[in-house]
Amino acid sequence: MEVEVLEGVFDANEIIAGENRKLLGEKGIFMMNLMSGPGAGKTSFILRTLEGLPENSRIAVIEGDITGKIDSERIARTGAGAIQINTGGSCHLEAKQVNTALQKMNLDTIDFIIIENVGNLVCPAEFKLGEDLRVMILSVAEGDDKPLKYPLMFTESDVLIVNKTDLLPNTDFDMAKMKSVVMKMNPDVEIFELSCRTGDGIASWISWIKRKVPGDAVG
Ligand SMILES: Nc1nc2c(ncn2[C@@H]2O[C@H](COP(=O)(O)OP(=O)(O)O)[C@@H](O)[C@H]2O)c(=O)[nH]1
Ligand SMILES: [Mg+2]
Repeated sequence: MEVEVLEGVFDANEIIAGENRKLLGEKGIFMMNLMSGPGAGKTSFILRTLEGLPENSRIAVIEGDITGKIDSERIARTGAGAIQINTGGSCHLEAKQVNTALQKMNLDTIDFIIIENVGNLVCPAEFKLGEDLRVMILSVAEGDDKPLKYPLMFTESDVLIVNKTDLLPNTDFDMAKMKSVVMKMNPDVEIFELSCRTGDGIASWISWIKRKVPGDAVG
């Protein structure tokens, strides 16, 4: 019985994710879902991405948090449009919440939507939002064993950002080992090593995402 109820939740989410995908397809909008554990650097990475893309890019950010609007305020200070979703305790965003946010946005003025999911290495991977691209961040401060402990997010993501490489000398993080584990789980994953603190490695991410977003939406 319990299993049926759970499947119902996932099925309902999939249906609304499909509606989101259709709506975004009609509007020609590319949507990226950014996931990680708390503090891995999602907001810092979004700020670096906004900074790296041409100024006239039509980008909006959806900020998912359990409570508060600290991150949407950080984004709004850059001049980019930011909309906050508070999940009120839930550890992930659901397609329905994103749908509500999309209804509030003027989609005719947007080409690229970045979603900052709630900081959690487990639940966000289970809920599709209607995104075109799933990006996860692992910071070297979290340890190189995370792919083995939290495999779903690593297998479900199209891109793995390894952040905080400036801290590598202070950690025992084994980059080669971590990457070989991830490549076995998800051979198609794109991996970028970078530091949102120093800006090291950001340029190759920027040129990759520019090629990925269709048309000339982000220069
Ligand atoms: N040393 C270092 N700190 C970073 C880096 N990126 C983010 N941080 C710091 O990590 C903390 C969490 O970053 P934040 O972007 O808020 O992470 P989020 O919770 O995933 O959105 C902040 O204090 C950031 O300044 C990095 O590349 N290197
Ligand atoms: Mg954040």
